[in-house]
Amino acid sequence: MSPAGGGRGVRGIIATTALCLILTLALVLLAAGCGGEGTRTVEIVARYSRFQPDRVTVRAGQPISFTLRNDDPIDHEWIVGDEALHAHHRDGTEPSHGDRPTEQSLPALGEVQTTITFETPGTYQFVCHLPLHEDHGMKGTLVVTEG
Ligand SMILES: [Cu+2]
Repeated sequence: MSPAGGGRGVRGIIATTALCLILTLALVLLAAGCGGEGTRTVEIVARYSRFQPDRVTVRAGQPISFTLRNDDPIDHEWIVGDEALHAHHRDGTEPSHGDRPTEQSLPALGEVQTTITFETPGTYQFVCHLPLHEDHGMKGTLVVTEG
């Protein structure tokens, strides 16, 4: 093995190692970037028996971490779904919610977290089904766009 050849070999190893490091770094940054985009946080505030905002747009397939804050001194609930689900809840007798991510009881002056991934694009409603709250305007629209 000539000295020149050995030199190229070492340089080659250094170059390969550097390339590996750069690729690794790129992958780590990519993963971190994906992690940042992976779950989106959306805050919805209940105040004066209204939801704010009352329109939310999310992408299908993306996990959404909802922070549901109730600024009112009375209980509310936040139930998201299609019209059939809301028809069911209008006549519903469930006193409280929380087992299903899409159905949350919001205690007075409390805050609730729930994470939902909407898989099917479409237009959904989120509604408080406590007596007369929906009539008062305690509802909003959730649009799920193609992922
Ligand atoms: Cu309410």
